Amino acid sequence: PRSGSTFYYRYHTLEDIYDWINRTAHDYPDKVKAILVGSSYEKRPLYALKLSLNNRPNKKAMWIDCGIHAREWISPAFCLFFVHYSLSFYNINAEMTQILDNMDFYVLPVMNPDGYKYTWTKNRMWRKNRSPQKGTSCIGVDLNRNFDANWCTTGASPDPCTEIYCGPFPESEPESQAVANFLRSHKESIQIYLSIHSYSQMLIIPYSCTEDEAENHSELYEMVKTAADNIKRYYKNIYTYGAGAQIIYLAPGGSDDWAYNLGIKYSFTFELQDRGKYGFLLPPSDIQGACNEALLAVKTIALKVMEK
Ligand code: ING
Ligand code: ZN
Repeated sequence: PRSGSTFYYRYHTLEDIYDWINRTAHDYPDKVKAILVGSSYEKRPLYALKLSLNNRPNKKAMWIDCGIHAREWISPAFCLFFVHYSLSFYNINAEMTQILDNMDFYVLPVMNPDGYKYTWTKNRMWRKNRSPQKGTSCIGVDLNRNFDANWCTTGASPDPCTEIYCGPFPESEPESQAVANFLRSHKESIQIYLSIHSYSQMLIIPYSCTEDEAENHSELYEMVKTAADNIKRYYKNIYTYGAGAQIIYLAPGGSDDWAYNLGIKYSFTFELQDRGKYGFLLPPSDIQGACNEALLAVKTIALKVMEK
């Protein structure tokens, strides 16, 4: 059970997260709806929570997915924290109120439930999903190489035994296909796409799949720069920002680039704490700080997009 807010400053098993999704939808029936967007390879449901805090019709929306990579535990922790914060601080925090008065949120807490479960039971450092592949005993596709954005070019691998395996074809995996289908069918309302990863403290904008600059690069760059400046000022932590191909490495097939090319022109990937001290094994005592920093970046970007 949720014992006050300390629930959000711990990591949770997949079963606990499913219970939390159910309870949250049940406890806020007029504000939260659980939407089944698909299921995983091992047939686990993929639920997104739709947050709609007032009855204004035709609102724009922001999509946030967490847990595309199994071992990045801070990512699902952020999605839970974000939903909790939104529900608790509406009409209390001025910025969050302004955002939620004008924007709905779709939050998918665990995009890769099979992998997440596996990190709790078998191998803490698992990254990919858990689908078996033809002609090999190697398991799993990198879901962030499986989208149709310069799919399987430099920066991804056709070898199923690598961590960056792109899969047999774009959207071959039920998890990536579910998210892509949902975004395709909601692209008129979804204005902002955000995918949460760890680690390295980066605010990434398209493109990662090519060295080319995105058409609205300067606008996106200003947004992540402002977000990083805000984080530095409030929390004294450094976040690197810029186009993926420039600040990390070429990485084709990512969800943010795909969503961008679909027409969601405000598309981002955040890499949360830390910068490498604990890496994927970020201690629970750091969850609160990591989530508050990412929240500040979400607020900065949402408020900026609302001005447009
Ligand atoms: N980093 C991301 C990865 O999938 C990334 C970086 C961002 C790639 C955006 C593609 C698009 O490699 C982690 N830590 O997973
Ligand atoms: Zn990742």
